[in-house]
Amino acid sequence: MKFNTRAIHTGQDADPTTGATIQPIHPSSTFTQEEIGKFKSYEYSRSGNPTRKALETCLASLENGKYCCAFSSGMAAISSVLSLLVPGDHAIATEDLYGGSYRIFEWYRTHYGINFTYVNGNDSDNFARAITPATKLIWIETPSNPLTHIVDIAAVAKICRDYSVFLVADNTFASPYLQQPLILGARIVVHSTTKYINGHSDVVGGAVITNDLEIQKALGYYQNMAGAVPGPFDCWLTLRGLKTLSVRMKQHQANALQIATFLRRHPFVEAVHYPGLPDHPQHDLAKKQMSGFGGMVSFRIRGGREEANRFFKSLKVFSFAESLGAVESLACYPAVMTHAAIPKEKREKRGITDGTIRLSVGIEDSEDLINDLMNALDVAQRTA
Ligand code: P1T
Repeated sequence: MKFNTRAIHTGQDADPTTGATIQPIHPSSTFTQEEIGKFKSYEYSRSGNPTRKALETCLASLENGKYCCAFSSGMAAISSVLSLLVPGDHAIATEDLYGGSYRIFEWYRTHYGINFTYVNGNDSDNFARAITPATKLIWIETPSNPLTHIVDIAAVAKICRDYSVFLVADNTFASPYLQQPLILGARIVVHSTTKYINGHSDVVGGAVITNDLEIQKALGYYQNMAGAVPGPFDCWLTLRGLKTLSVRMKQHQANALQIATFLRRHPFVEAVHYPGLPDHPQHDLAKKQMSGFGGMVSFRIRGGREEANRFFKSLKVFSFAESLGAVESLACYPAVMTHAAIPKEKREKRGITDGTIRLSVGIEDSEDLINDLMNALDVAQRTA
């Protein structure tokens, strides 16, 4: 079956007892057993729950994976992957990445002796050059948060195979509709399902998908042991959101391209980062490995914190808020919000300055979004 059919049906057969067409929510924390060691599929909802199973089955299918573990946040999903490492291991990560990912990598460095090297992911050879005998994994975000850098997944996957290192791709920005890293050679895909997968800003969740049974066993063990599992209602909401992923993504990216094009022409905008713009440095690579360019746009204004603040305060349709990937448009200030965990000097060296603004373009009418941005930019510029 093709993508949209799987998004709506996989893992979601009619309920065998009632015929309910829509997946029931199973809030039960526990499941009655028949005798010692004999039970029907489920024992206890930390270990497994039917509504969570439906979500995991659907997500695995959409990422072209065999297995999925769902978590209570994207960060819990990331933690589960890091649990595969032991003290003394080394990992390589792209330097442009979500601030919370950087924060947890640095925590693992200081608390567990796992070293991270950050590289510019635009050149795949940078990964090969950073590999040491202790390297266990390479962590990529593509498109990256917030500057939409693109990593050549197939090229890095080849390096990983050559050095017996496993490749982890955080696919949150693209969503499985636009990019499927397992097909390109990644061993593990991570999602903050809070974002495009759920799509409605009403659930925090995460997921890890793989085709590797050994990895799945370790992740499943960790999921049950650490217990950062999503509740059945959150799984149900996420499943409902997933059904419209493709139609949402099409509208997100149509709007994003119009907004990126508008921003490029605005005199108060110094730079625009959107992989769908022909002058994005990796536009061709994005075209090759993605089936669309997504809904995330970032840009740099000709000004700093004060001007940015005036911009945010003048927005009427965009909400000034963290997070991304939902139907409503959001504007965020990475320097003090999503990327505050990265020390200022490092952050600025990586291109996230006090003039950087990130937009999660929603699915409202693009004319209203552009008018909102035009007005806020004019206010910020006029008083600069
Ligand atoms: O927020 P949470 O569901 O725990 O997901 C963490 C996470 C993981 N990976 C990426 C690429 C992310 O962007 C995030 C969370 N990001 C935001 C909250 C944000 O506004 O960028």
